[in-house]
This record gives sequence, C-alpha cells and structure tokens, in this order.
Amino acid sequence: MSIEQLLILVKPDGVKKSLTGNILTKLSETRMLIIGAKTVKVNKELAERHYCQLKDKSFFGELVDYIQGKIYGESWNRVLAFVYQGNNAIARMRKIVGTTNPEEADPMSIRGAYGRITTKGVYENVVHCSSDSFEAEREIKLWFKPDEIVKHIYPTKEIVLEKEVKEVWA
Ligand code: DAT
Ligand code: MG
Repeated sequence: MSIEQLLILVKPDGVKKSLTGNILTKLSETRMLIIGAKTVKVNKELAERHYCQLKDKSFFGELVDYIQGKIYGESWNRVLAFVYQGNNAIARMRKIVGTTNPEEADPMSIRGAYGRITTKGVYENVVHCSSDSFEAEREIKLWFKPDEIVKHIYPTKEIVLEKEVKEVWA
C-alpha cells in the first residue's frame, strides 16, 4: 500500500450538467482526502499543457476546446479541480471514474453513467483522473501552487520576487 496523490477535474460538461455533487459523493466512497480544491477558467495554454502527450492526435484541437468549455457558453466554460490523497489512490479512483471511452465504460462508473460521445466524435467523459503517479505529479504541479494544497506533498523552494504585480482585494 502506498499513499498517492492525483488530480481530478470535473470537466465543463460535468459542470454544465450539474453533476459536481453526484461526482464528489461517488468519489467520497473511497474515503480519500481532498487536499486541494478550486474552480478554474481554463485558457488555451493550460489546456494544451494538460494534454501535451496527445498533441499529435487528430482530436487534439477539439480536446483543447472541450476542456476549455468553449462550446458550452460563458456560464459553463470552467472546470473544478481537486487533489485527492489516499492509499493506492490512482488505481482506485480510475476504477470509479471508468475507462476513457464513455460508451465502453462500466455503466456504474462516472463516465459510463454520465458521459457521451458527441456527433463530432469528442469523448465528453465528464471527469479527468490522473493515470499514474508520474502524470499525477506533473498535473498537480501544473494546476496548483504549493500554497493551494493543505499538505506538503512535493519538495518546494522559496524565491524572492521583485516588482511583482499582484491583484489583491481593494
Ligand atoms: P484518460 O482521460 O482516460 O486518461 P487519455 O489520457 O488517453 O484518457 O485521453 C485524454 C482525453 O482525450 C480523454 O479523457 C478523452 C480524449 N480522448 C482520448 N482518446 C480519444 C479518442 N480516440 N477520440 C476522442 N477523444 C479521445
Ligand atoms: Mg490520461
């Protein structure tokens, strides 16, 4: 048994279908800890970096549009991002999330129950789930800053920033 962290995203179709509550309830059956949580409006750069391993695939452009929620309109072009931690977390979460193709996924899994393939061939599979611990570390570091996670999970360093412009409450 090893303690692992992973990134879960409720993708824009999950947000639009108001599935966040159902998804979190289902994931809570694992009794894993949520150690980071936020809502993110995904820009093109983040979308492309998140899916960088698929950049040569024919569906890459549509995938990048999909994770940005481009087709869903202004109210729904966002995702909810979570870092979960638990024993053998990645394999256990992927079982509940279901396989990549929502039509082939176990109907009791999240993707099997709620996902669909659009007429354009986009897999709207409702959630993202890291696939292994190497990917999980890359993805968590891409989506979260160290101080947005309530546990120390990866080494950090301190840097001094000069002339940094930052938005604060007025
Ligand atoms: P997963 O999300 O299960 O880790 P992946 O990393 O291989 O799967 O692919 C990332 C996303 O890309 C996936 O959630 C949906 C989309 N995708 C994968 N294969 C696809 C295909 N053959 N056609 C359309 N979309 C696909
Ligand atoms: Mg993957």
